[in-house]
Amino acid sequence: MSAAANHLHKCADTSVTPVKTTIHFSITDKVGALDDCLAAIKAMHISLTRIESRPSKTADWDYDFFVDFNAVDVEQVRQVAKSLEPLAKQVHVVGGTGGASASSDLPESTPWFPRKMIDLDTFADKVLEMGEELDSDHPGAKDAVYRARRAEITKIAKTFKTGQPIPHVEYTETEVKTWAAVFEKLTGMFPTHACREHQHVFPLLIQNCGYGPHQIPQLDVVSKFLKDCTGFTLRPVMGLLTSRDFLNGLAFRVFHSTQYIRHHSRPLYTPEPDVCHELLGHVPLFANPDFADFSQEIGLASLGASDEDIERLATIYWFTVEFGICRQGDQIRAYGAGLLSSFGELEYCLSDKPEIRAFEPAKVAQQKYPITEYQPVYFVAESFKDAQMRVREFANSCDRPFSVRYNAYTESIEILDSK
Ligand code: HBI
Ligand code: FE
Repeated sequence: MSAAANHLHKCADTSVTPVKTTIHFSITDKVGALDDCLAAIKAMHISLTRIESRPSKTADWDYDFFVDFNAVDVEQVRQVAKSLEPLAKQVHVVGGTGGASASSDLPESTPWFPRKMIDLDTFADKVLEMGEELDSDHPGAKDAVYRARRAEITKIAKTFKTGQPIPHVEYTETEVKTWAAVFEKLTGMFPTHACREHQHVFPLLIQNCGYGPHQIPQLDVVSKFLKDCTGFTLRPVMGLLTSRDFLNGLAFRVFHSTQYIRHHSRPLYTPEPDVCHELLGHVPLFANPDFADFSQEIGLASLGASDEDIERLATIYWFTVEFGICRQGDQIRAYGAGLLSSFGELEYCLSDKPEIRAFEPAKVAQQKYPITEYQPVYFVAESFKDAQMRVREFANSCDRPFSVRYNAYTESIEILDSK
């Protein structure tokens, strides 16, 4: 079933409450064409609650627009989509909150968020960068073979739907060699630099998931393993998602993972996430129950959050899940995936060079950070449980007028009216 059909199906019996809808369309000429589209919606006496735009990855000079509005009923949603069709490319209804739950009278300004696991299917082609094109300073930018290979692999993510097994990739000899170089280098450092949770899980990944220098583990196998450990699953992704989409996934215990590998010319460098980063850095921690709870807590806080709060939560994510360090006995160890997958920074973060501060989310959320250099500051967590408690406290201080709970039986989000 398409996202649009799914949406319409869900809303079929709720004609009285307004149908909060997000519609996505792409257009070529930003100014004039957008005006026409908005005029078409306005002509139906519908007021928009939010517009998001970004350069499209589908063709040069296209723009993607995500427009939120309240329709009176499902028929009106259909009419809006129909009126946009001659004016824009690729019109589709990507989601709606209307009617998903009886207690869903959310404030109008609430950004759309996924309510069911299946709603994550709408993120597939909303990639920010590195989806299909590569930046000019990417080590693989001028390598046509590499670019074609990436396109082949990201096609899996582009067409993946919730509930399907993740198709296996038959990695080439060159790709496995790159993986082996990273694997050997990092596993040599884990015993002295990684936190105990990471070290506890790593042998299990070797036994159960085919971890080792001679093959790149398959996302599908790893996802099933994580599901058994903590309920976390992996979803293939084409490249970077927006912070909002990426964090929203965590609310469902879903981690969006790339499936391609960095360019072979620089095995110890990558400007973006790749399988080495995901499998060696992130995956081991998602097998830990306390860390899984902690990560989901950030995800739940991100659902329907304001743009400002998303920024704050993304910063907290950055200084924990990516670049977190923790106290273990009289030592400090790394648990952030950005550290655990970087030979240089793993050494540096535990040296006496960077500044180390206590993990206090309200302060962490304000911290500026470089993305292309080693971090000048790290925050040390006392434990994942303690960090989760602090994030929950922080989330309660955010200005969201409702709270949410994840129902694991139905794989859906329940809205707990006002808090
Ligand atoms: N998208 N695919 C993907 N992987 C990430 O690790 C990722 C992302 N988008 C944003 C992001 N990370 C973070 O830096 C925070 O903004 C959440
Ligand atoms: Fe990461």
